Amino acid sequence: MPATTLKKDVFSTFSLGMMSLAVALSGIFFTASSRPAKAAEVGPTVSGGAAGTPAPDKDTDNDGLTDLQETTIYKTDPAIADTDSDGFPDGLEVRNGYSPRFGEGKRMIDVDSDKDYLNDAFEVAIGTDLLDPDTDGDLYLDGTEVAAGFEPLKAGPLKRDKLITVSLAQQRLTYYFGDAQLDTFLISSGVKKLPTPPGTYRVLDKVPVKHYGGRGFNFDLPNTKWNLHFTTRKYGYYIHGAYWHHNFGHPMSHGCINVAYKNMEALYDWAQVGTKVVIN
Ligand SMILES: [Ca+2]
Ligand SMILES: [Ca+2]
Ligand SMILES: [Ca+2]
Ligand SMILES: [Ca+2]
Repeated sequence: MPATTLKKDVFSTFSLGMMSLAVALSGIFFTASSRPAKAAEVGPTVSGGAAGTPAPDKDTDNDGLTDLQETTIYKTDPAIADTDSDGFPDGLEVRNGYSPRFGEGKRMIDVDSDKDYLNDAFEVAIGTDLLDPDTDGDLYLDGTEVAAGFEPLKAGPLKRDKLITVSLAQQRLTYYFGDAQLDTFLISSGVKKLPTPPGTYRVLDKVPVKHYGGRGFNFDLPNTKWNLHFTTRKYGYYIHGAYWHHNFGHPMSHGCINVAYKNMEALYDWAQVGTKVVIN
């Protein structure tokens, strides 16, 4: 990770970040189209330690998560294999990105157990507490600190870098908060005739809704959500949600980075003006 520090725009983007977080929390939850396979996939669990010795990998309910993981990380019941009673064991849900605490197919990235404006997936990735809204006890909520680019694990005004990387060869976007990888997924970059320009950029602007194409263009994509502007070329390039195709993993766009809506909302909320974007 580069050691540069984001100094600009922290405070000016803070309120925007809060606004978009509020929008995100206002009830837009995506239900994933594919559910994890049923419990049959859960293999035998390794248990260790001599009799009477608590083993660090002990999995009392045989759900694929150790007791320690359940009590300290995922905040699930170590004695109940299916904490949210949705038919899927805790470990299987976690491995597939679903919340073991909320049923109805909710993903960890779409739920916020302690209502601190930081979703459960990001809390696990960063190491903050799922059930403590202020992990470091400095009176700033975990989500408030992450939105503004501050360290939520230690009190004091420590910064953490934000980085978005895009591999054109792999058609994949990955983003990091410090050394924590928050998410990675397939995207669609520009087609051969309209390629996405490789380079190092910064997020210049966050645009909640945008109309691409229209009059004078051979495409028309109104009401496109969650747009991160990252270049100053004639028409500008964006990382943005795409609702008109599901062919992620293959170049499809006029140069922008297309992201599935289910992946774009959390990325958009987290990104700040000034966040580094590296495309190669
Ligand atoms: Ca368990
Ligand atoms: Ca479950
Ligand atoms: Ca928290
Ligand atoms: Ca805090």
